[in-house]
Formats: sequence, C-alpha cells, structure tokens
Amino acid sequence: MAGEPQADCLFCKIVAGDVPATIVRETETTVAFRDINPQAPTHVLVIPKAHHPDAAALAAAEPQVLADVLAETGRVAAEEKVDGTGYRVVFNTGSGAGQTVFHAHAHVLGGRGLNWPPG
Ligand code: D5M
Repeated sequence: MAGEPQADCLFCKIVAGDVPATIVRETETTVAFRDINPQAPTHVLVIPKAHHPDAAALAAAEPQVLADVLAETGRVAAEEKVDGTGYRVVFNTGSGAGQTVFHAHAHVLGGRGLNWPPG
C-alpha cells in the first residue's frame, strides 16, 4: 500500500532506526539527516517518513506531507545558517536525473557557490 515501509528501502530503514544516520531534525511526518556523500558544506536530505518512490508520487498521494518536507528544507537551511547566502533544494526524480534511492527526498545544498544550470 502507498506509504507503507518497504523492507528493501534504505531510507525506510533510516526512518525505523535500523540504519544509522546523522539526524538533524525530525517531525511527525519527516526526518532530516546529513548526506553520506556531501556535495557541499551543507548537504542534508529531508525525507517523508512514509515510503513514496519519488517527489511526484509523494505529491500525488500525500500533498500535505510534501509541503511538510518543503517547510523542513527551509528550517534546515536556517539552522545550518545557509539561508542568508542562498541554498538549493533538489528532488532528483528518475534515474536519468541521478536518483539512486527510490524513497522521495529533498537535497538541501549550501555553504558554497552553486552553478546554474546544474550538471
Ligand atoms: O540521492 C541519494 C542520496 O542519498 C545520495 O546523495 C547519497 C545519499 N545516501 C545514500 N546512502 C545514505 C546513507 N546511508 N545515509 C545518508 N545518505 C545516504 P539521489 O538523489 O537518489 O541520487
């Protein structure tokens, strides 16, 4: 069923506490933790606790939780003190766009200059 934990999902295991992560924020519906392979001085992932394979699926199934994820990206940016200089929120969606973990997640990247367009 949509939203149920998936046994083979790495981020569901982080939500369950079965895989360790450096958690920086948690709400009723979301978890934020540091990316294991940071691409910027601040690189935090914000995920819904519920399992949805990507942001589009999350938007379709639980739009309020997607709003919660987005609200959390702003709070992470403020706590990491990158909101003043600027930061980027990215949802890689589909393997062609670089998505490797198929549990919806927002990347929050900041703390250095960010080029546009992205690669
Ligand atoms: O982003 C998936 C991201 O997930 C990628 O930047 C690495 C990160 N990752 C993978 N495993 C872990 C663990 N165990 N902890 C923290 N971060 C992790 P994507 O947009 O799917 O390419």
